[in-house]
Parts: sequence; C-alpha cells; structure tokens
Amino acid sequence: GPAPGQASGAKKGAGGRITMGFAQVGAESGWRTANTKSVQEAAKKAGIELKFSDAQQKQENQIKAIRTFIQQKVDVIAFSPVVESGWDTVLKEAKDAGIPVILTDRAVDTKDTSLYKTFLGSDFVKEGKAAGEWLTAAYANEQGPVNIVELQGTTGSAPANDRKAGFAEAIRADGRFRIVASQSGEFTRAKGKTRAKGKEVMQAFLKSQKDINVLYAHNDDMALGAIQAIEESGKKPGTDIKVISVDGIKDAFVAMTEGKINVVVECNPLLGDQLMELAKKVVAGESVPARVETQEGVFPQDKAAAALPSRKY
Ligand code: GZL
Repeated sequence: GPAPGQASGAKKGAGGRITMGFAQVGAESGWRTANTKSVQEAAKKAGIELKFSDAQQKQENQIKAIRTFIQQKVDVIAFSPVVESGWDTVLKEAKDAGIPVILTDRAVDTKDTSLYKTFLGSDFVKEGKAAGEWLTAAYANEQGPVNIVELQGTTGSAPANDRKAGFAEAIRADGRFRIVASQSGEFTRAKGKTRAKGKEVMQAFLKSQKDINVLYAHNDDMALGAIQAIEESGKKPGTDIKVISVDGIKDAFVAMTEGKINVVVECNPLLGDQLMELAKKVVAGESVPARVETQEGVFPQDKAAAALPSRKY
C-alpha cells in the first residue's frame, strides 16, 4: 500500500506525480480559449496531472470547483478569479487543508496575502494606460472634443476595473477626451449562447450618442462584435470611429490589417509553462516570487501585417 502519510493517495513531493486542480473562468473569448490550451498543454509537458473545470463565468462554480479540489486532496490549486472579491472563505479552506494556491491571469482583492503563494499575470492598469497613451499621441495635433465610448469587460473583474482605471488615468489631464458612455459587454463578441453583448452594446451606443470618435474595448472579442455594429450603421471602423482594443488574438491582427482596429494592447494568455514551473516549486516547498508579471507589447496598426504570421493565439 501507499507509504505512511500517503494513505489518502495524495501524491505529494518526491517521485509522485503532482496533481493540480485548475478552476478556469469559462470559455468567453479567444483569449480564454488560448489560455486554457496553454495550461492543458503545459501540464502534459510538465508531467502534471490536471483536474480542469470551466465555471461558465460564474463565481459560485469556481468556488465549488475549488472545494472539490480540496476534497480530492490535490497537491496545488490554480485559478483565474472571475471577479476580484469574495474569495477569502474558500481560500482559507484551501490553506487549512494545506493546499497551496496560485493565482493566474486575474487577481483577488484580499487583505490576507498568505491565502495564495503567487500571482502570475498581466498588469491591467499598465494595459489601460498604454491604450490611453496611444490615444493621446494619435490626437496630438487635433482639436477636441474627442468623444469616447468604452466597452468594459466583466463587471467586477480585475481586467475590467484596472483597464478602466489605467485608461482614465492616462487621459485625465487632457480635457479634449470625454468618455461619453461606458458599459459591460462581458468580454464577449455578440449575442449567442452566453449573455454576450459586445455587438449589442455598441448598437446601443450608436443610437444614444450623436457623435462617437473613439471606441475603447477591454478585449478583442467585444471590439470585433462592435465593429460589426459600426459597419451595419454605415460607418467605417478605424476611420470614422477609431478602435482601441486589448488582448492581441489573431482576428484582431487581421482586423488591423483591414484598417478596422487602430491599435491592440497585447495581453498574453500563454501562461501555462510558467504556471507549471511555479507549481513544481510551490509543491516542493521552495519559495516563489509573490508576483510574476507577464511580458507583453503594444501593436499599432502599421505593425500588424509583419507580426501576424508569428502570432501564437
Ligand atoms: C485578461 C483576461 C481577460 C481577457 C479577456 O487577462 O482575464 O479575460 O482580456 C478574457 O479576453 O475574457
């Protein structure tokens, strides 16, 4: 039978395969699907057994999944919290069960940083700032007012909160810029199986706002949905209405080569290999940095064609 202390079949440490429980947000966007693929492929490559759950963007499903992983006595739990708040209780349960937690992609709002070992993901405030800085530079020699509509990501999520804050920060000092409407499109493209709204929210903006100069979309899927709405309204995306987007999925690069998106702020979903390396260290009891920031760039339209062939997601 298993060695003493292994009675529960927990395969900790030396020799035993590591088991990771991963509670994914859902499958709401191109970014998310690429992120899931990266985690699954990296687990296989690292010889880590992966228990994977898709929460369909519902916090209660992620919490249920984490509780299941605790009961299964996995060696490590990793997840991308769909919203920032409401995690302390379940993370305390993981801590009391002696199971380390790694945050990937999105962060949680907690005072107790002992509830997780590290946060691996992008700096969304920086991404929002980069979007605002591009806009300021693009309008360097133009008069105002510049009316901006904003398609926010999932309400309460770290990327939505921080991309909004970073962008507002970057344009605050310049009175020409005004955000005339801002609403969540749930990070998704258009009405369909989910509560998706990228396209529908843009249709509403086009009806309610008499003069829109810029769309700032918190992700490409919503931008691509909005582009459909802009075209159906008889306007040209990228010229009549400038389009700023975040993520950098292939479809957004194609849209830039078609002149329909003006700039994409990259948000790299390919975190799988880094996650598995961190997991091995954490399970072995080695120390890891509290924060591992993803490297990513900004792609203006004139860079898109050259970059497209090497895009990996
Ligand atoms: C950002 C990630 C966001 C992406 C969206 O790291 O959490 O969620 O920007 C995805 O495309 O849905």
